[in-house]
This record gives sequence, structure tokens and C-alpha cells, in this order.
Amino acid sequence: MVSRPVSDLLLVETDRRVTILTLNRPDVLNAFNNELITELALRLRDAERDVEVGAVIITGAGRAFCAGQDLQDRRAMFERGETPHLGAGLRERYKPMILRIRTMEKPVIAALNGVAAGAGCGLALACDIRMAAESASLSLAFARVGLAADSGASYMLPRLIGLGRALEMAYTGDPVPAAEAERIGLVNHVYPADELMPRTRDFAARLANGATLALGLIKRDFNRALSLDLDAALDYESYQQEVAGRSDDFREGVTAFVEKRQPKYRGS
Ligand code: LHQ
Repeated sequence: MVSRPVSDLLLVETDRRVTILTLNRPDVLNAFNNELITELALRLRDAERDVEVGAVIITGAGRAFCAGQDLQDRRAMFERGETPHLGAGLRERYKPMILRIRTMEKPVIAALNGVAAGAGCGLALACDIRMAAESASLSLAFARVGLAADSGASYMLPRLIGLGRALEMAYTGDPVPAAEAERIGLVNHVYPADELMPRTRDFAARLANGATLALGLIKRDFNRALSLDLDAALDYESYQQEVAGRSDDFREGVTAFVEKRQPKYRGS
């Protein structure tokens, strides 16, 4: 296990080829300030580049996952008479972070230890897989404070649960409890609070120690297919499978299958 206390705002730990990023502003339910969002983007970039890392978990310290943008920061701006430029902040900080999660060719898993609201919900939706504690909930809280949706929520949410349910969540901002979220496919699995991290860590370690080249290609395939017609998606799959078919991992996978043993993948 490797621990690197890079910043108090974001705890970084690597264990069994899995990097665990813990948002660490528990007093404000891990709300994002500029430093936290920048730090998160940087550590995601590190995990993407590190060949010793095969998967990433994002979670929160304390009782919440993330309550979205820090509203105290915004209130202070209003009191100083400043005009908020949310668009610029989103483009400069949130967009690179969301794109990094979606495009890095490694599984990124949200471990929802509690509420995920606003941009915190957007962060959870951007992850490949969501695991939740029984006490967790997801809320597109934006409209409740007079904002439209951001952080990729308008793109991800309808694709995950369909347009009608997504718009209901966006219009009302009502929290969706973990059990309901699991029922509608918004989270993958729900666990008792004390089992969330051990289960998520085991799951991530299994992926991180598997055929990671193939997992990266799968993520690229699925991302690309979201904006392709079937004909083009079939072509892209063929191209990607050509790449996978030439890998050492494929050779090892076939050999292990024939020899009736566990494969030893190297991610190449
Ligand atoms: C907070 C926050 C918070 C600061 C709880 N900020 N302190 C906009 C701009 C630009 C770019 C990116 O995206 C966005 C979109 C957004 O994300 S806008 C923000 C959307 N989020 C929200 O509207 C959620 C606001 N929070 C809540 O509604 C509640 O706190 C929830 C439902 C999350 C939890 O409720 P409770 O369990 O009852 O906890 P609480 O409200 O008592 O909060 C605990 C503390 O955390 C409290 O501080 P205090 O000093 O009183 O103990 C809150 O003020 C603080 N906190 N969210 N976003």
C-alpha cells in the first residue's frame, strides 16, 4: 500500500494497483472549492499516466460523497458585489476533470458513502460504475438553487436512466435514495455502510489486476458507440479487436484457457 499525502483536501492512496481518491472537506460535505477540483483533476491525471495503476476509486470523507460546488464561496462573492462567471469556471476546472474520468482508459468507480448533490452528483455520474452505501443518495440539486445542470449530468443521466426519469431528477432536485437508485440502474450495487469500501476495493483490485489493456479498449469502444450508428460501431469494434487480438494478454488468455489455469495478464 502506498500513501501519498499530497494535499489535505484530497487524500491519495494506492493499494493492489488501485488508486483511491478521497474528497476531504467533511465539514462542508466535501463541497468543491477551486483547489479541490484542481487537485482532483491532477491526481486523476497521475493515475491515468501511472502504469502501476489499473483502476481508480473516488469517495468522500465523513458522511457525504460530495455536496457539489461550495455555496459559501458563492455567497461570499455576492456579498463582495462580484458577478459569478460559472461558465468560465466550469470550462476551466470541471470540464477537464469530467473528460479525464470519461476518457482515461482505466475503470473509474464512485464509492458513494453518502449524499452526492449537484456537481457531486455529476462527478458520480461521470464514473464508469457507482457503488453505494445504504445511506447514500443522489440529487441533481442544481434547480433548487436556481441553476441549470452541469458537470456532464445532462449527458450522462438520460443515458443511464432514460430521459423521463432524468428530467424528473433535474426539475425537482429530489434525492434518489440508494435502494431506488439501484432499482433504476443509477447505481450498480448497494452495500451496508461498513461493507462499501472493502467490497469496492476488492472489485476495483479485480479489474486492476485483470486484462487492463482490454478494459481500456472496452471503455473507448463504449464511449465511442454512444455517438455512433450501429454500422460505424461495428467497424470501430472490429478495429479495436484487431488491436486486442495482437496483444500479449490475448495470447496469455487463450493459453491459460486451454491449459485450464488462471491467466497472468500484463496489460500489454
Ligand atoms: C455546504 C454545502 C455546499 C458549502 C453542505 N457548500 N457548504 C455550480 C457552480 C459552478 C460550478 C459547478 O457546479 C455548480 C453546480 C453545483 O454544484 S451548485 C451546488 C449544488 N449543491 C447543493 O445545492 C447542495 C447543498 N447542500 C444541501 O442541500 C444539503 O447540505 C444536503 C442535502 C447535501 C445535505 O443535507 P444535510 O444532511 O441536512 O446537511 P447540512 O445541510 O446540515 O450540511 C452540513 C454542513 O455542510 C453545513 O454546514 P454547517 O456549518 O451548518 O454544519 C452546510 O452548510 C455544509 N454544506 N453543502 N454545497
